Amino acid sequence: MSTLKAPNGKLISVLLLVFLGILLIACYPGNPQSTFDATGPVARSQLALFWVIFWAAAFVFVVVEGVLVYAAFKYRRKPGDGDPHQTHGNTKLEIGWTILPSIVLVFVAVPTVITIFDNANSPDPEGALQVDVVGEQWWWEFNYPDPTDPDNTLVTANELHIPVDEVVNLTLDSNDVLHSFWIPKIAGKVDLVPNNLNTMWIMGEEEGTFFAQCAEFCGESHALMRFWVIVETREEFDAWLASERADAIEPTDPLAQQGKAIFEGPQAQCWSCHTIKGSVRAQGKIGPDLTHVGRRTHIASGIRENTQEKFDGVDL
Ligand SMILES: [Cu+2]
Repeated sequence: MSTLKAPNGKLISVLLLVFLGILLIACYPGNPQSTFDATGPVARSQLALFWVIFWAAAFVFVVVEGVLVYAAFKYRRKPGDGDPHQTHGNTKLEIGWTILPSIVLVFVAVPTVITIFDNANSPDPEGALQVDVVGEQWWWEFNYPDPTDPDNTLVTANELHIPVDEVVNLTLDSNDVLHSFWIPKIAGKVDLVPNNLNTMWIMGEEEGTFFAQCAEFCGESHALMRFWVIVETREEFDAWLASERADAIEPTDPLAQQGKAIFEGPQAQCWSCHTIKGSVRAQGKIGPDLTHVGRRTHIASGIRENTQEKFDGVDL
């Protein structure tokens, strides 16, 4: 006969502490999904707001728990105590606990409303670079309209290039279900809602490659719906834009030629879903535009690194 043992309190405490430690690792600023090292004004304003709310909540916690613990000890029942003095109502106390939370709420509400409006209204609504984002199950389409030619919009996918220290205005739309646009270190989060165009603005202040992720559960591959943001100098950005607008290079390498034949062939039928600019056959619109896909830092909606070694010597 086995007997049930009482749970070991110490063991549970240690396990809880370990679990808390693991949870706190997520706050480490170097983590790609941590928002604690903001590198743009939008993410920084959101981080500042987080700290205001955090300290307001910490203040409330300490005051409430302090009063609770003090009262529990000071007025605890002692041997020989009879029934406590019976009382009803305390006007001063009731006014106090109405006014004090109101002050805390105003303290939180004012910076919250200011941040909401600052993030919603672009500092440069007309002149800045415009990118139209479309969420799809489960990838991202980025459209760069040409202000001088409405027919010359660049359509690309899963890699958002932006010039450093410049305002970028985004429109956010969805072709299927709800998604959410989130670049943890630069800006977020704004939902992409079918039939309801949302807008936001972003700015990257540090050159580099930044992780981004859909932040609204959108189906079974939601966790894989990632993209990368490349913040680069204006010159690099202009060069990228010009080269992306160009048709795909006709492959000369035998391996790349073989790949092209498979892509446009009757068996794989990649062409029926994907567009390759310059290809007569590959003009599919269901999947991401794959023109110049070999140049992207990541493939498969940002989930796999595009290792350059594999493409050495191949004209992309
Ligand atoms: Cu999603």
